[in-house]
Amino acid sequence: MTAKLYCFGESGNAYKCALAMTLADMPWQPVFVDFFRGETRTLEFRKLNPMGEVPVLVDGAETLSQSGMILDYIVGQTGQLGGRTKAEARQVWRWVLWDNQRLSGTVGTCRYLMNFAAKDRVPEGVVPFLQARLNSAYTILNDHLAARPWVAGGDGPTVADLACAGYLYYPEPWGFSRSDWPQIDRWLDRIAALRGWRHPYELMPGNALDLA
Ligand SMILES: N[C@@H](CCC(=O)N[C@@H](CS)C(=O)NCC(=O)O)C(=O)O
Repeated sequence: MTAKLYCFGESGNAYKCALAMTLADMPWQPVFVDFFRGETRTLEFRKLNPMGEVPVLVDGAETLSQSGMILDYIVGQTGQLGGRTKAEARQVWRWVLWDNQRLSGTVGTCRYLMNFAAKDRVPEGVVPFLQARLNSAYTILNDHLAARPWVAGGDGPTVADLACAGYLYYPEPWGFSRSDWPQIDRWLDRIAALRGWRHPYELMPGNALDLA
């Protein structure tokens, strides 16, 4: 059976799931959600996900949202990318939760405000505030990766890597420069060297820049 991922190319949260299924050879296909024209706010979409967010994975009778939950489901379905020991699996969850709250949640908002929101809708001071919080998150991740090649600490990639890296391949500016964070830079190259790796705009349809 082929799972359907409701997604759009600019969504780093959707990218984590798309990449996990691709790397784990789980059959999936994208269903484009026109986020930038308000589709996640429609009644139709809220029937699919009352939380009003992408990504949503539909696999047979299973409908799931929240990228962390979807990543856990992919691990369960494929037996891959979940860590090789129980201790490693706990580290996977620990870092997925950290990412969602501290890294991706902040990058997503900052990048949206700087690249996709109408300029008169960006409150003064918010972007610098988010960027300062992000600098501390990059420091935590960069220091963590200095001692280990993969986020969860084992000898191979897990969905914790995909969660933390989900936004960091995008080209739009939000104040992040890979050259400032050498451990993150090398780790992003390690992930990109995995068999089957693809850039978000190659894996999922839609590019907000086309709307301009
Ligand atoms: N914690 C959620 C965050 C999902 C999220 O923020 N999705 C964005 C797109 S990347 C969205 O659909 N937002 C809808 C909105 O803000 O109206 C996850 O990890 O899946």
